[in-house]
Amino acid sequence: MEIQLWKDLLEPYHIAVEELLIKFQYLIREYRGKGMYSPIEEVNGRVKKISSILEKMHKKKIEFEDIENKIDDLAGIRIICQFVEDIDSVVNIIKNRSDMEIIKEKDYLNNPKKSGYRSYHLIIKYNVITLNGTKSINVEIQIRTLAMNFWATIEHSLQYKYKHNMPLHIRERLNGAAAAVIALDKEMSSVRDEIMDSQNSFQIKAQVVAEILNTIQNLYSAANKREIIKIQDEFYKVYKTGEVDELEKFGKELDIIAEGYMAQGLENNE
Ligand code: 0O2
Repeated sequence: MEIQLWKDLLEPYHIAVEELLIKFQYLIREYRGKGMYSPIEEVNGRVKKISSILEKMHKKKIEFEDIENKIDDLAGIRIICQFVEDIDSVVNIIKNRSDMEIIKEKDYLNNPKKSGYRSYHLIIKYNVITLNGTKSINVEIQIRTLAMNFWATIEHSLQYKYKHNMPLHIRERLNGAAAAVIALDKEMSSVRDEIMDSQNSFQIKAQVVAEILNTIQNLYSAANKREIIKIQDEFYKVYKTGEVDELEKFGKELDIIAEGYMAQGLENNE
């Protein structure tokens, strides 16, 4: 196939990956912005390389005209979670969206692959709008924990290095590592509540501090410099206590001061 045709074929998949990354990143921001725990820790994506497509076509005896129907992961999104429990939450989030339709689910969590690979895969239909109109394409979403991702990344590189002839002793060590991943995920799940609590209070504190700094910044154009320096000093003092309650109290008082200045500003404009 001509290179230009590959480019045309893959263009909608590039658009889909870019759009989906923005959508999932926005979800993370929304959770964290509200001081909530995000079941998605990070997200990345890629369009399959032409060399990998050719390899898969060869392996599965797929003709050029069948690429889009028979290769589900031309566009791939990978969602990484902290805990195994988050994987279900992410699947439910996707199930409830109107812009993604799940057409296939592969549960390699409860049914790991022979290699030891664990992950939850969804194949979704996603609409991409181009100059030629709307095109519905398949996208593979892999959802796994940080630990599972660590294992899969290493194993993938070794598969690449050894092609399909991985030495037995390495395969055995990978099997051992896969068992260690299961144990690690279990252990982390058992302290999940505590970890989430501490992460939540960190998020809330970061949010309160960001709001205070934003208000102080706004005051720069309204209040006099001496007063702002006084407010800043007060903020640093409260910040040093490390108490979120104190920071919240300070933020509320600051809001009242800022409101006063807004009102003054309005009066001046009249
Ligand atoms: P790459 O380089 O990641 O793009 P099937 O539908 O079962 O006939 P298919 O289409 O290969 O076969 O689907 P499957 O098995 O769900 O695998 C899709 C992707 O999951 C793979 O893409 C890998 O990314 C990942 N994966 C599956 N099995 C393994 C494994 O044993 N180890 C690792 N590390 N990853 C795995 P590709 O096309 O293999 O490659």
